[in-house]
Amino acid sequence: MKKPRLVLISPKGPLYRHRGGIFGRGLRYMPQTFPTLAALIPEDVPVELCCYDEGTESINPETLEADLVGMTVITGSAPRAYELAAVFRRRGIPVVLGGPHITLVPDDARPHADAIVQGLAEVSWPKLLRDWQAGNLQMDYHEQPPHTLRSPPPDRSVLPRRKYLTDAVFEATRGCHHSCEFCVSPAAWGRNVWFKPVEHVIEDIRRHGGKRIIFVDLNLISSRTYALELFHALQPLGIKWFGLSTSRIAEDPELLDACARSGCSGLLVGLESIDPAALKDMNKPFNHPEAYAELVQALHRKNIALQGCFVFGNDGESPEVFEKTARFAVEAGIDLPRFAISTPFPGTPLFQRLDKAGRILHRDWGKYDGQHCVFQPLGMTPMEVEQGSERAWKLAYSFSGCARRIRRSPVSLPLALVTNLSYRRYAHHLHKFYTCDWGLARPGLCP
Ligand code: B12
Ligand code: SF4
Repeated sequence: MKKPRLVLISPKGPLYRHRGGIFGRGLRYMPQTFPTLAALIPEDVPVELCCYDEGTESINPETLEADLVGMTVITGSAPRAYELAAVFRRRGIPVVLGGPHITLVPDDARPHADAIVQGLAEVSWPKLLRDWQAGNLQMDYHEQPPHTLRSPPPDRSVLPRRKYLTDAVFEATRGCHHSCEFCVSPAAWGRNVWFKPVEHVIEDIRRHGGKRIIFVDLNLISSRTYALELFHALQPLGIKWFGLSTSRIAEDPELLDACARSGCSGLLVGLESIDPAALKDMNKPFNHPEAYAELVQALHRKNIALQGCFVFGNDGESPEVFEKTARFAVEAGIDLPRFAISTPFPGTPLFQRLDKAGRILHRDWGKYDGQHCVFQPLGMTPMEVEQGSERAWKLAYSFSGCARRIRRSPVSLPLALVTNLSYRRYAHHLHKFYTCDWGLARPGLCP
């Protein structure tokens, strides 16, 4: 008998989409959402599974065959998810929505779905699939899994490897115990952290066989004890890895040493601002701008490159902040500086504060992508913030800025070249996304 067809879709957003998007293949690694959901499908629910990432390929919802559609939704892709959902539901195909945006604002999503999954899906997803098979799909699924995630290893074969820079993408933890005002993680999942048993993570990496891997964990050092255990277990594998941490790693020589010995080659750290007052406002008091240059040196001494992320549009900033921050990033030797515009994702304390003050300009979620200014800044216009952010990108990724970084970078020359040139391309394409009103119903118009 023919198995029912389960289709999973990651909808496109203005910046992240096949054709015309800004994330070239050089910046795309395989997200773990579908490999994780695929591995969670219970054996007693036989399905033919098809996964589509609209960031890498185009789909036609009018003709796509499906018996059940599931979509993963981040805020920037919510309008497209709702648009697709309307087409599938008109065709009589039930739609399930899950992911960060659905967890942050479930009321926003319910009218567009037959079922929504809030939070982690390790328990809810198998339950939902069994309900669906029994013809008893519910509207709300919200069961939280235990803090030790003993789920089966992700099935990376469900997405086409060739469409990504790499599929050597892993996850050891989920969540973060800090509470930065703007961050989606504490708002969506609470200040909870889930851990995969270290031996499961190691087994997954061994089985994959990749020697250069990426961890997507939001803060790998959320638990020092777990991080030390993981780093010690990674060491014998002889791999190189890239991941995310906070600046606090530099304050802990034992942890930093274990991290370096485990093969860490690069860390993405949210530096956010060079202004201590802005950091205090965003509840990130453990970042110390006066110590950022020392952070770079401490990491470089261990052959670890730093991808340092800054946000603009914070209260108290003036138009000089853009050049000042970009110059600071180049002079401090940050290997890959990144700039975003502070984004009040719905459901976060930042959104609530700005909304209360009447400073949210619109709820056009498609523009909640970290590169559009969707709120009224203090002392600048939204356009000044967007243009200033673009200037910061261009300044940091000028040829001289790139050359200076590449000379000092602890990573290999080809890698430093590829990453710098990919971000240079990003910097020089950003303007297209500001001048264009990205029309969902008007594909092909922009840019
Ligand atoms: C890979 C990734 C990307 C990829 C692709 C994302 C995508 N889906 O489009 C790229 C590089 C394109 C990207 C871009 C951005 N991203 Co991003 N990204 C990630 C990252 C690092 C990993 C995702 C992942 O693999 N997670 C592991 C899987 C297993 O977890 P999960 O996706 O949450 O899925 C679980 C549950 O949520 C649930 N679930 C999720 N979807 C579904 C769907 C169904 C049907 C069901 C049943 C369950 C379910 O089940 C899973 C198992 O429990 C996450 C952080 C993270 N660690 O999660 C951020 C994250 C998703 N990104 C985020 C942000 C802010 C951005 C950017 C704005 C950053 C920027 N300034 O450029 C852009 C936006 C681009 C756009 N579309 O406009 C935020 C989400 C914000 C929000 N409100 O939606 C996150 C959470 C990081 C953070 N804390 O800020 N990102
Ligand atoms: S440290 Fe990072 S992941 Fe943790 S709450 Fe702050 S911004 Fe979010």
